[in-house]
Amino acid sequence: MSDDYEQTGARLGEGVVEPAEPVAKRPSLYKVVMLNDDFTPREFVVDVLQKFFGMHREKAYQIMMAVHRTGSGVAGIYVKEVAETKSEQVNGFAQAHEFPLRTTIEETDSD
Ligand code: TYC
Repeated sequence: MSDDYEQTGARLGEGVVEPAEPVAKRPSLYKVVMLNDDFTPREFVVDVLQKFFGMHREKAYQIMMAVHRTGSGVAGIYVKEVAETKSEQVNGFAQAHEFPLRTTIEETDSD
């Protein structure tokens, strides 16, 4: 209710049409989605999750195995520009090592 994003400066019955101050909108969030493939070594994927997404080894291994089993999984959730950068960095890093590992970004459902 009274968080920084929702305040408009308007009070009930004042007839204020425009907010007194510019109102910050909650930024859209984007998932960095990691895709499975048949060639990238498991250990490389675990390293990527640690290096680019700040995961501990155990968590990185869990996520890697979930992607391996199901075909895709969420590596992290960020504002759009950060998600884009992470995705590009991972894809470039994998390419530089000649592995087909890919990530994409996808807007979250939350408002
Ligand atoms: N499927 C790969 C293998 O068996 C491992 C892997 C996991 C690859 C997750 C990509 O996003 C990935 N070596």
